[in-house]
Amino acid sequence: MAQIVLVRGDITAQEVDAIVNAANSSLMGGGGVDGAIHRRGGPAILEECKRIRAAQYPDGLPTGKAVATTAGNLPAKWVIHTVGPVYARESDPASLLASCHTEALRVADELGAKTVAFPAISTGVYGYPTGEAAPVAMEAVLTADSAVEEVRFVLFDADAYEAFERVLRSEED
Ligand code: AR6
Repeated sequence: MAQIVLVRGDITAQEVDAIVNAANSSLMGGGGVDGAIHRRGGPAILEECKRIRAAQYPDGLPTGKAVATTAGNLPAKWVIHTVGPVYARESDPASLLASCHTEALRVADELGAKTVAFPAISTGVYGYPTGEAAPVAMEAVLTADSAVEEVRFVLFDADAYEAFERVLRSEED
């Protein structure tokens, strides 16, 4: 089972093998954490996303799935792109959010990544309440069958950090 670490900060600065991107199905970039990753990582990430779209996902990456690209100029080696659920649009957003985490860890295993950083997927533009998303994300990671040694949740704001900390503390009790 991976060790869980919580960090408050910017995922693009993390020195880990892979960082996870809360992308959209187009894989063509966007705002939030996706925008930050493409901006700091540079154009090599988008070029690889375009190749993946053309070769594997002409209709876009489905919600809950994950694919890897280079991390370009970022300190990480790879970016694992996943598409979180739009909270208000899905009848079972929790299973899709859990799938984002298990699929990202499966891709990490394929790459040989041992340290992986996740943002709070879907809790921004996609409207998933952070207090609901945190236990789903944590549970998915804790129960995943993966060789990843460290999962680092990188939370951008105090509310998200506190929500994840509450869940981690309750797991430790
Ligand atoms: N590092 C870590 N976390 C961040 C960063 C950062 N640099 N920037 C934002 N966050 P969001 P979503 C947090 O909206 O809800 C994009 O346009 C943010 O505070 O980035 O999955 C995509 O292209 C929030 O807690 O992702 C999609 O269209 C969390 O990351 C759509 O948004 C997720 O917020 C995906 O929406």
